[in-house]
Amino acid sequence: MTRSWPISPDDTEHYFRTGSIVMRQRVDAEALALLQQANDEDFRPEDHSPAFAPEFDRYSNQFVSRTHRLERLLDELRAPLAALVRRDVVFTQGILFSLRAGTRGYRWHFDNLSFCFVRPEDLAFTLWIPLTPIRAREQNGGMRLVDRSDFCARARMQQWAYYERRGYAGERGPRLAAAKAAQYEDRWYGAFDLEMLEDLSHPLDMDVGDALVFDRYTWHRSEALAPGPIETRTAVAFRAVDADARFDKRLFEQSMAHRVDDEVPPLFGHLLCELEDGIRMRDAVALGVSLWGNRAARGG
Ligand SMILES: O=C(O)CCC(=O)C(=O)O
Ligand SMILES: [Fe+2]
Repeated sequence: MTRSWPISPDDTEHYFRTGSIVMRQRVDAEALALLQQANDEDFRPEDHSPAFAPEFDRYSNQFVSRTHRLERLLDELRAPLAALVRRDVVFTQGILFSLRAGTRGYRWHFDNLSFCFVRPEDLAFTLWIPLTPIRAREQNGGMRLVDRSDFCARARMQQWAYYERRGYAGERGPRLAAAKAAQYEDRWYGAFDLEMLEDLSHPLDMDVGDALVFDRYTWHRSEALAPGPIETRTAVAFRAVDADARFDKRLFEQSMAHRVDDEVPPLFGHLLCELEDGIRMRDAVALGVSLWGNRAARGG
């Protein structure tokens, strides 16, 4: 079966103006069953290093690499997503995010690390598919997003890329690190940013079958799951980038360099480490659906 999600010019206009769009009832029952199966069968406890994702009850960026289960589905989703963003795209990573009641999820951020292997200006986005309904006024467990027409993370991402490339390496490193910490207190935003983000953001209601697409410059945060009948909110997120974007080895290596020992699970970025600088992402992903996975772990 081929997935043909209808995409109108208004959808594309909305996506580029606000940085996100909820595609209502595009994920069919077969696709949902596959995602549920991937969640149930392809997760391994060792995927979740609490040092890396303590904000979640369950986290995996490895599950896609374990089987070929989702390959056809992801292949079929490329065409409608390409129609939405008007570029040919490839998937680079799949992530499971599970929240139980009381777990907070991520604070305000944009997806910097997830796309740190292409240049800050390349098109990149996430397809986020919840496997349970999300009702902001009931149990919530969804996300809050800010329209990029109101407050866009692009400049902040450029600052972060600058820091990764120049910051801690070299003479000015300590001074830059101190200045960054003074301004952001080890977060991705300052006090005034936080006021704006909370005020400008909107919660989302989603049904099972809906899919959220948001771009790399969209500020977002998780909403905790309140106690109630839904025990666990799981969402499957797929990262995608412009198929013609080129691998930026220096930015990737610098972004990883100071993380490896503390918070990054050993397999994170495994396949990316093997890539040559400048390779087009369409050629890179031919090496494996999830660039972040461990190719050796994949069966068959
Ligand atoms: O599922 C969540 O709560 C967070 C997801 C997220 O931040 C992302 O997919 O980029
Ligand atoms: Fe995110």
